[in-house]
Amino acid sequence: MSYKILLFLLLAVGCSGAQNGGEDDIFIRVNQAGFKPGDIKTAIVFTDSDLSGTKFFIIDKIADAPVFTDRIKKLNTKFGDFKFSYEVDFTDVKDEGKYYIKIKDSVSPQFSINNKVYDGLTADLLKFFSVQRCGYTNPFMHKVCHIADVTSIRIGADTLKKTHDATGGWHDAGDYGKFLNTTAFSTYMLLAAYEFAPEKFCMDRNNNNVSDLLEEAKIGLDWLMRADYENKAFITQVQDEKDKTVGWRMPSADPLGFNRPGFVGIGKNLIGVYVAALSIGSRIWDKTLNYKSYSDKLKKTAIHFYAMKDDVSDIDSSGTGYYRDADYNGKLALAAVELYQTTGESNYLDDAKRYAEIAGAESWWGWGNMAAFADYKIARYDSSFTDLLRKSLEHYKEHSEKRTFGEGVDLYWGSNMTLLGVSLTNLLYQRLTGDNTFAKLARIHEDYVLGRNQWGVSFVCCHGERYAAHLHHQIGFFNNGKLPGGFAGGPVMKSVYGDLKLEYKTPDSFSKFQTKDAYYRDDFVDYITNEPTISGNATAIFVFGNLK
Ligand SMILES: [Ca+2]
Ligand SMILES: [Zn+2]
Repeated sequence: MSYKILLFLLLAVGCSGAQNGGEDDIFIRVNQAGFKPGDIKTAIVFTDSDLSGTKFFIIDKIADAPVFTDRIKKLNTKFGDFKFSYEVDFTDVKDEGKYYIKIKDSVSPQFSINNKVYDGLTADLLKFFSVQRCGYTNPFMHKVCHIADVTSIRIGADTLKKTHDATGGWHDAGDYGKFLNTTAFSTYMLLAAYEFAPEKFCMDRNNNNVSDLLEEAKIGLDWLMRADYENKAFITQVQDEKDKTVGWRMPSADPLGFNRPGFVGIGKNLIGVYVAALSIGSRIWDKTLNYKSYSDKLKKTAIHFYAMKDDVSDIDSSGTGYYRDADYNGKLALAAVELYQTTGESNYLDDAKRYAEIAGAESWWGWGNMAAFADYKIARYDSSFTDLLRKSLEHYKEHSEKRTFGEGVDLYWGSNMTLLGVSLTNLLYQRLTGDNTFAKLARIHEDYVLGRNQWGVSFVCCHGERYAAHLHHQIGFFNNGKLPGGFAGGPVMKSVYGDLKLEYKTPDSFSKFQTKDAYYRDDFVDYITNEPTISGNATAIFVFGNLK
């Protein structure tokens, strides 16, 4: 009797066992989107029963037969009140197919192994941006909206009864506000993804011979140009808190559609990210798209605003309190190195190094923390800046090793973006050094957002067997929660909620997996953990697009 047949007989009873834990309540958490054949492949198991020495099986879903077995490995970390945590490693399974993991009578959700596993995921993450489109931008899943942005101007305490053309761009997240900080961040990340690996981002679903990624980025660039307020400041925010008081509605039916103030402000932080986006845009529209006049306009505006940096406040404080940066140095470093790449003028590179040294190794990624990208760019001219990336990765690794699910950072608002920042940093570091030291660290962060987490949820709709299906999103709400490519904000420490008491519409199906360190709800009302954002999607596009 062959080994394989023996395995099959041993497994013949209970092959269709209960999902997410059988009689022994063994919970298996795995990336549900799947792996490429050469990837490091692991899953996490937690339970109250001692499984020492127990074997796990990788089952081919179609043949309903085991293809691989090994013993589970005990972890030294504990998760919540569960007594035991284990890891299973099935890196050696390389044949393309659909699989699930089986331990005793418990089975994991299914996952794929194939070379195209991230193609559809990346395309959907990008599709989300076309849902976010505002104004006359050919939006997806809704009609043209907010055609009069902005209908008044707010400067400090004053309201001016005048309009300014800030139409277009993207709604920032689940509601209908628009922000300069995150629009510039997201535009930058889309363009940086293209520049980093153009061959991976040439997707052209609308068959017009232009990368869909660049078409989407131009929606951002166009809006950023319109957010230039009289060459001296920016429209930093469109719409205020009343946006969140009128309930669920499609954007074209927004009762506040003709009552959308624009806040005016400027700061070193905003100049940094704004100039970075325009500067990289000017190179791509010149060299790749041969649109010289547009490129020149972007470059001229970028140079103009960068020159204002010493005459403005450090951190812009206009608007109603969202997306306020803690520091500006990483962003100015990025602006300066981008201007150096665009113009070749060495004073910009000197500035970039100075700002990046002050910013240091941030060990954080998000709309407020872009220093890692500045370090990567500067390191191409001065390799000593590679050290800052390695320092951040070492910091993430140390944090990760103390956690069952391997999170490299504590979980704050926007955690999924920050977690993917670990992978992003590793991509940049690998490109510079060829060093694979942090490959598994990066891998488990990608796995985390796709299901290798305590809830067993893929945070990208609608990828995986169990995914974020009730995102806090106005348009998703009218589509039964389905928002293709919507990427949930991510779990947070319970303390992040503070005194906020959300009135959930559904009971907590995850109650036994919630901890004070990590809390997540798949419920429409949860705008803390279940709201998708353009910044989160832009980061995810960079990471998963590069894994293609
Ligand atoms: Ca196209
Ligand atoms: Zn709109």
